[in-house]
Amino acid sequence: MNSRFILLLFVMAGLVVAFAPLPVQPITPQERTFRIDARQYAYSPSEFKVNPGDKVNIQLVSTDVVHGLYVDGYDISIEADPGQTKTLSFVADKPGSFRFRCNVTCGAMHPFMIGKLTVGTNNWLYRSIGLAVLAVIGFLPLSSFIPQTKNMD
Ligand SMILES: [Cu+2]
Repeated sequence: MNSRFILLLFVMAGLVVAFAPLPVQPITPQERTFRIDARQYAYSPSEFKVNPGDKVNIQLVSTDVVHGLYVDGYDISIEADPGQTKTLSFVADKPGSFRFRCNVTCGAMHPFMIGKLTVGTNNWLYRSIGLAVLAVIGFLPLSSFIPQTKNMD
């Protein structure tokens, strides 16, 4: 076997790891309820993750002034008055990462009041681990094909 052939094999294996569809795990949609405290100028927690198909209830609690929560991509929002809890319910039917932001002007730093909703499993994590393992395995035999520069004098 020549080194080009082996290189080609590893490139092809890499492409398979990167792009082959993963076996679909049967994920049973669940109902998930999150309580998010909103204050100037942050959400707590500011990141949460659900599985596709989950029914999501976000309980927004404003602890100081009127705050809102608008989810990019889903185009839905709620507003909560101080001391009040408002619940936003939706089905997370779009996978991906979505910003959510305050949609009520609540003060000077209002544009920085953002958070992140992740819908889906982290496939890229597993794929990148696979690629890293492959890169290490591939490097070992290939390095023996790299012509050694020998001092001939
Ligand atoms: Cu705001």
